[in-house]
Amino acid sequence: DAEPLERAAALLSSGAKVVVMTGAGVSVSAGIPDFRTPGSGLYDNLQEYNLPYAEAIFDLDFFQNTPQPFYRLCKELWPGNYSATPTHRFIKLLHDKGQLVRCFTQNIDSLETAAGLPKEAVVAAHGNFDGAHVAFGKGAGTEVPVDELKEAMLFDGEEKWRALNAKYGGLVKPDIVFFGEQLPARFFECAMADFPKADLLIVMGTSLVVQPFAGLVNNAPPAATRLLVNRERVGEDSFGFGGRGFDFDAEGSRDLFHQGDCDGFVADLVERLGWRAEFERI
Ligand code: CNA
Repeated sequence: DAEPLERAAALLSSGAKVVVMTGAGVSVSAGIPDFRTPGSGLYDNLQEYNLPYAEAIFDLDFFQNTPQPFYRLCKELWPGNYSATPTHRFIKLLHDKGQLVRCFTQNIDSLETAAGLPKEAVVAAHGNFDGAHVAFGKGAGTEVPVDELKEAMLFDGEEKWRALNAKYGGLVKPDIVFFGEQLPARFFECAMADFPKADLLIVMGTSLVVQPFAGLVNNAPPAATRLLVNRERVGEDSFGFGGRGFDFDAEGSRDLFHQGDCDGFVADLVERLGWRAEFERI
């Protein structure tokens, strides 16, 4: 179906302002597995991490008693190990064109900034590795220089994170949002300020099941076109912000779905827009 590509290209070439929402799917081609893709996703490979159930890796109670699996994920995902994908570079291009209002990401890999997006252009809804603090115990809440955590994480074995625990009076956790934790205030502030400015919402590489992020799709103003680029059709019951998600099938719907890989879609879009030379310089 060429329609999503054509309609997105028409909007972008006429200067549309864009809000982008992303999930783990946009980082899969960088080599970081997502959660829910059958076979390669983390949820199908729990044994490797020794997890009783998938969500345990982002569960505070589980982490308190068994920090090793999350620490192992930290070591794996620590910024610097992976490079930005064509999709991240496309978002940077939208920024360079002055058309990106904001990129809201669920990802904790910071590949948006690796692609050159300034931090202000990104809302890391579930946090990232830019900061760290003590999660429990007598030191709870104490900020910890992130380089100290990084050193402990990159070290094989438990010695260094245990030493950090002793030094700060509790387990140290990067500022990543676990299940049941509040999202950063900036998420809610930007959700209110940015979506009203959008002519086009592009949602890529997410199963749209984690709330409140999933509900954000409803925050696009009624006149905005909403485009989902994903391997599977999702978001038709993403309740929140006063709405109920996408409605791809309604007559004259403003919602578009392109089924497939986001890197392939953005490459076609860049080509269609005649933006290839600029894209390749990013
Ligand atoms: P998810 O639930 O694993 O969903 C990923 C979605 O992307 C699925 O619908 C896939 O079909 C789709 N998909 C996979 N590859 C592609 C591709 N190349 N092109 C287009 N679509 C693709 O992940 P969500 O992000 O929806 O779940 C939210 C969690 C996952 C967030 O809290 C993240 O922090 C967490 N997570 C983050 C990372 C990361 O930072 N890279 C990695 C794994 C999980």
